Parts: sequence; structure tokens; C-alpha cells
Amino acid sequence: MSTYAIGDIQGCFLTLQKLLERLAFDPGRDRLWLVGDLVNRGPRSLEVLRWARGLGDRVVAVLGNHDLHLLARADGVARPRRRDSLEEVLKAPDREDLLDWLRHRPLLHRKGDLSLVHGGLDPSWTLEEAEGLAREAEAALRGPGGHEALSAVYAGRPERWDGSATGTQRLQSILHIFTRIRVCRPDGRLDFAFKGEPEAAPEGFLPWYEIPGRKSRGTTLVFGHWAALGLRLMPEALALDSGCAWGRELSALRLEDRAVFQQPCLDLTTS
Ligand SMILES: [Mn+2]
Repeated sequence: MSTYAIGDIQGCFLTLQKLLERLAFDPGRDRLWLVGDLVNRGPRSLEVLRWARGLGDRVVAVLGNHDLHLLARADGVARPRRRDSLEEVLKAPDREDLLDWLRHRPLLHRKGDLSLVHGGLDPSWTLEEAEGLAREAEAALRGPGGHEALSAVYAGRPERWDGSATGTQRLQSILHIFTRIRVCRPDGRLDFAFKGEPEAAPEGFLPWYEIPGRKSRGTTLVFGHWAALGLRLMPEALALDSGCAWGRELSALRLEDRAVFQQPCLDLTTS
């Protein structure tokens, strides 16, 4: 049995299938960890969702910002964005089943010394605190306040984590940080606008995993979301978004021995 962690798929179903062939993935024996952003930008989000849901407990997928965007679009909270490619999912006959499945994905998955998250963790959070915050926001997304929780994502961005925040502001912070964090400052200040390579981060900002004194040290985090960072395997941070949705590669990492597998994107035609 092997467990493969796979980077941001973003509707690139043909690339995903080719990558799984390359891994000789056997659903009867192997497991998959998906870093989230299963949908959007690429052309085949519907097929990706049907495939992932069909694998049942053989796949663990954490929620990414594009997954939340799909839920928010379906809920009427978010407006279409220029590069959205979600119409096929929104019009599908099985859309409610797929959206319900997606809504029940976690924000953080932990197994032993390894944890899976889409964007990352606030450096002030211990892993135990992060797990508690994830469970809190997951319950809100699934419960009767789900509409409000999704609305919170679009109501603004947190400037820093504030553990004393409540209600909408608290959910907004938790959801933004788990699904969108890239760089921050040692004093806690967050910047969600920067998307470039870490070396080009604004003055004083560092990747979240490099903040001195980060409280989740001592465990390894597997994450995606940062295409400009690309595939980088660091001592306690394994970054897997190699930009498939930008025409680059989809990456898989076998967690047992850290073997890397990559498939160039097959889903985007250049025109
Ligand atoms: Mn993302």
C-alpha cells in the first residue's frame, strides 16, 4: 500500500488520469491525499468531483479556496469570476450530491507526523489549535449557518489572526488562512495579495512555514495553493502545487519514500 499526495488538480482530469497511470495507482490498495482546489480554471471540474467522490474513503481531500468558491457560487453568495470554469458542475444533474460531498471535506487532515492542508497554517497556531479551528469552521460550513460562513469569505480579508474574534470575523479568518495563506510577517501581519515566488515577497514578509518560532514546528505539512512556489520538498513543509492549471505539471509525492511523479498538463490547449 502506498499513499500519494497530489497537488492542485483544478479541473485537469486528463492530466490526473495520466498521472495515476504513471503511479500505477490501485484503488484496492493505495490511498490518495489531495491538497484541495479540485475544481476551477481547468476544463473538467465535474469529472474530477465525480471521480473523487467515487473513491470513497480511499481519498482524503482538503478544501481549497476554489472549492469554497464553487460552494459559494452554488449558494448564490459569490459572483462568477472571469476565469471561472464551474458552469458544467453547476448545471450537472448530480450537482447536489457533489456539492454535499465537497461541503463535507475537512480543512485539515492529520495522520501521525503528517498533516494535509490547502494553503497553510497561521504561524501562531499549534497543530492542536489548528485542528480545533478546522473542526469549528467545518461544522459552520455544514450546519444551518453554512450560508453565513461562505458569505464571510467574501466579506473581507483578515489582517492578522485574532484568537478573540467571534462570529463572521472569526470564520472569515479561519477560512482565509487555511485556504489562502502564502506569506506573512513575524509580527503576524498577513498578505493575501502576494502570489509570486517567495524570494520576491514584499519587504519583511516570509512564507508562512519559515516564520521564526512557528508553533506548528516538529510536524510535516503537505500543502498546495502556491503555483509560483512550485514543487518544493523542505524538511517540514512539502509544497505540491506545480501549476497544472497554468499549463505546467501536476505532481504526486509518495509519502512513504518521498518519490516524486510529475505529469505535464494535458487539459489546456494553447490557442
Ligand atoms: Mn488555491
